[in-house]
Amino acid sequence: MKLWYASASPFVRKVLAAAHEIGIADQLEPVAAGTSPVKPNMELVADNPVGKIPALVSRDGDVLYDSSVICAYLDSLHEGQTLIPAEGPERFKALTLESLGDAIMDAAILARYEVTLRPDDKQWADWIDGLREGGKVIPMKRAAK
Ligand SMILES: N[C@@H](CCC(=O)N[C@@H](CS)C(=O)NCC(=O)O)C(=O)O
Repeated sequence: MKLWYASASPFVRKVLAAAHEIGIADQLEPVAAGTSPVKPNMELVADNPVGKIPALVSRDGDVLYDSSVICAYLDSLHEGQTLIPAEGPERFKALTLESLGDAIMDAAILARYEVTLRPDDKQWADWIDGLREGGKVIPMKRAAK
């Protein structure tokens, strides 16, 4: 199964962690896709109109996105205990935990784009600080851009 990926993407890492936990990482064929909101990868867009990674071409040839859908699909490919419980309160606890992780990664990515992609004179310090505060994202050194 083709996995559009980038090694620095936390959402790709989430999918790979799930694949390793499930034991099917060897069935994934990673295809590197550099992309950003200001420089979309048009080969990726041909598969995933959202233009984001990860995107997965399933065993049936369908293109799946985003990371939660891909993880749910991978979770459906194996026997035994699923990563996300099938029902009951535990299911919704697990899904909420996944949403928390996604929100942290979304904030981290937005902060990263702000300091690496946006020209210095157009950056908004309050926006960057807001993304980093409130436990939303581990503080990153602005100097690290
Ligand atoms: N909600 C998406 C988020 C994926 C995402 O933000 N991916 C980033 C890289 S980590 C991306 O492709 N950014 C390119 C863009 O926003 O154009 C998911 O869960 O897969």
